[in-house]
Amino acid sequence: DGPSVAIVGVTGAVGQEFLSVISDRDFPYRSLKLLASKRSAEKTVTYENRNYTVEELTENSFDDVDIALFSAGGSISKKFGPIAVDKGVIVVDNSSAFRMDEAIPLVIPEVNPEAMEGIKLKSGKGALIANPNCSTIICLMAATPLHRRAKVIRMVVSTYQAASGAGAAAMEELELQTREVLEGKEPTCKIFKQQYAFNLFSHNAPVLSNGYNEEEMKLVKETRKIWNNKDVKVTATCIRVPVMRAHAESVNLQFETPLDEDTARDILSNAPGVVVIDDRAANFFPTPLQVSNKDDVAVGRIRQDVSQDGSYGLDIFVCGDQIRKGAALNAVQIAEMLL
Ligand code: 11C
Repeated sequence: DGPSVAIVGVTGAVGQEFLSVISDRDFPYRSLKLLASKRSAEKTVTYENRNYTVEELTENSFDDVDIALFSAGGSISKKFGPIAVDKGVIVVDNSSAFRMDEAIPLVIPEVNPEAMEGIKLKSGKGALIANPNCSTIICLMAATPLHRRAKVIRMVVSTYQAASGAGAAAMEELELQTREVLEGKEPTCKIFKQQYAFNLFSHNAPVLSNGYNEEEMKLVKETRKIWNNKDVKVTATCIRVPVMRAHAESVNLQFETPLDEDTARDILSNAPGVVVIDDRAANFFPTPLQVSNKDDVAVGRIRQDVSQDGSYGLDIFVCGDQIRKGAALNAVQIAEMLL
């Protein structure tokens, strides 16, 4: 007898992906409640041969719910997350609202499952579990197996982030702009205030007083929390590129103990949720398209960093589906760990 599951923000890009992942993985739910804002309520959704009516999210939405998967933005999570927890629900939250709260675990199941120890389904005691930011998940899926072997002391990340990270409307705008530019028209710039098609720009997250944007600082802070290591040095530059739904990241690692590239390739080949695509002869390496709609994160360009002495540094290139492992899949995997 599986849990009763609620999806908050079911009409968004991640909300829709929750449904796909639950179905693909045969997640054993007893019942399903689809929740969204008033604007989307009353829509009918056919899912696994049943018709559901999308319900408006209210304070009473969580009666008889065991697990709630939230992806409706930080303010909805802040308001309704604690309400659900008070009703004994385990909330897996995809927003940034609770990630840095010390009392709330920030979990990638392949990386730090121990962080959610003690959280039990149907115990009568609700809990919040935060899903990390997509860039952090994709980066740490590849960096963690190497970190476990040789201990990362410094990590430099450069991202190439897809439209999906900014939601379904940004994906639509990329498609529309591409058509418009090809037709010689002025591109519609509603989501981003500049041309996105045939261009790239610094990530749209707000820029902070230290010159980093919020997306970059998420990589810094979330890595420290997930690795439970306040000393690891992380710096990042996050860029939005005109790709639909998978992020790419160049990651430079500096280790405490030597790690040669063949051993690293071996470790990554055996890491759960990771595939190695590293064919130098054919110049064939991971791309966002290869990983789109896939669960695994792809890693390639595995090479010794020539700027560091000995085998203390590696460069790798990682691609992962932002909506799937970067969001919905990771959250559903967390829910599976509760079963
Ligand atoms: C992006 N990662 O790709 C972002 C968006 O903290 O969940 C998601 C922001 C977050 O643009």
